Amino acid sequence: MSKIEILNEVKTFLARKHGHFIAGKSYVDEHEARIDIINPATEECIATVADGSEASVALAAQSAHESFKNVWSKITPYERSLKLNKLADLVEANADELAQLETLSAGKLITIAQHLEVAQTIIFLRHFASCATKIEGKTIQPSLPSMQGEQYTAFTVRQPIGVVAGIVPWNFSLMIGAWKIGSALSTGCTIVVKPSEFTTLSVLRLAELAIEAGIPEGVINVVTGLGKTGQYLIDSPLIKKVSFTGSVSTGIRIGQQAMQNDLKRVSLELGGKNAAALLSDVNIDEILPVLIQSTFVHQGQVCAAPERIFVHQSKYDEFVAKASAVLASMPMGSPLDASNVFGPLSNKPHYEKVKHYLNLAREKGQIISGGEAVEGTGYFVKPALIKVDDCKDPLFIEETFGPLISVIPFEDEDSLVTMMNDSRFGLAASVWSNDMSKVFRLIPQIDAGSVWINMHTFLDPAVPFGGMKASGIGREFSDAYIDDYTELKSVMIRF
Ligand code: TXE
Repeated sequence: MSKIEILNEVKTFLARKHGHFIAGKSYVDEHEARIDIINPATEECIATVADGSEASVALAAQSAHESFKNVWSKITPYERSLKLNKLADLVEANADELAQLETLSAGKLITIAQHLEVAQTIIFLRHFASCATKIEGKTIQPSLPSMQGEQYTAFTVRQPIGVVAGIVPWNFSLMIGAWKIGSALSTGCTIVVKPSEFTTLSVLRLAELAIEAGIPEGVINVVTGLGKTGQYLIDSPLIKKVSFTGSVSTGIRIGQQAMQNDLKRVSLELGGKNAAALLSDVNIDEILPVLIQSTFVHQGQVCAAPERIFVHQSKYDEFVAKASAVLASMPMGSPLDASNVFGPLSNKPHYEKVKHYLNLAREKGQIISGGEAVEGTGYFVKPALIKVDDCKDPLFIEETFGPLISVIPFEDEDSLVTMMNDSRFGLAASVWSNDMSKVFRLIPQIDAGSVWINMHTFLDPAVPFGGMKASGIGREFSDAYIDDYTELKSVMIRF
């Protein structure tokens, strides 16, 4: 056991009475109900946050609207870039504090919080900072006939859409919060972020750091609360776009609500039931460490992680035996202990949901290994390998978002593609093989926004990310996000 010490600044932060973050400071409304933030490893309440009312949401939207009109849309792209880079510097300077807040409220292993979540937050913020100065339109030569020698020209400009609502889930609150903040601020928009009710704290701290970074008050606001608070936000006439990451069911509701609000712009990054296909030439010993790590990072609570594993029939028995052995040997325990590689699930409702799927599998005798809930305190379940006989099995259809993978053999590439695409989701997929001619023939046939080869679950700011089918609308990162946060204006000139 080598549990890390909780920093004094983290203890002080947790002990505060947290409000929303509006116009550059904490705003507490004494009449609002409070939500307990529960440490999923200990089930202790570590802090409380406010359940935001319509009135608080209105204040936050007003603050973001005024900052958009009077400040943020008026400064140069270069200044926006500098300030986002300064925020990245401050995330770096406060990395341990932010990582501990994530670990305490999301149950994320401290190593993952430090080396993945906080480290990636910095990298993504710097990417968005670099995009601020690269937002472009184009010039166009119209074909209008000239009657009296007049000429025409045209150009397009991209203008910030206005105030964005960023609705964030609980699995990577800081990083996904930073994606939304970076996308909005780099394009000249301001934002109201609504973090998950389970993992609210790191985003509140990020908003404070933004003020220290010189980002003007009101540019980043945070309202805390349940789903209802998010609904108030979508209904606010001052919000011009909603950027949501979360479950498909909530995403569809948000999309409908946004459409009913005069076609408010919306981008949705939703769930997946991602496939990993292991072709016949695969070397199981070589790929297993990478595949297992990509699958079980943050206990499998990653939208892009694989849940359906297709193994060529010649390698199926070997895969099952070796994967079971690896799962059984994963040290599980406190996420504050850097020697553990497996921690708790992030919250009680999700723990109950995962146990429900494991019980379904257990009743039908499908569990090959793992899957037991651990007795005692905390939301711990052992990672599970589950066999399925056909693609109509609920465990092969529904996103569990947990540490369980279902495995099925396949005979040839045609049946593989049919099975991989037999899903309402289309977020991500991977193919594991060194037979590149097979791989290149498969890539265009796979219904997924991202296809990885000999890797899975890796996101990079330079590479667009988003889903096909019910996995979402729109793309994040690269320069692909810019269209979603800006309006395209056409200008035609006669001279
Ligand atoms: O997600 P929701 P929940 C999956 C995972 C999990 C399930 C439910 O399977 O078990 O979703 O988790 C806010 N209007 N994913 O309930 O509902 C909510 O407060 C506006 C996959 O946490 O999607 C939170 O801030 N906002 C996912 C955010 O939406 C609403 C990551 C996400 O909540 C709202 C997390 C409403 N009507 C869970 N209802 C992924 N794809 O990455 C809720 N919210």
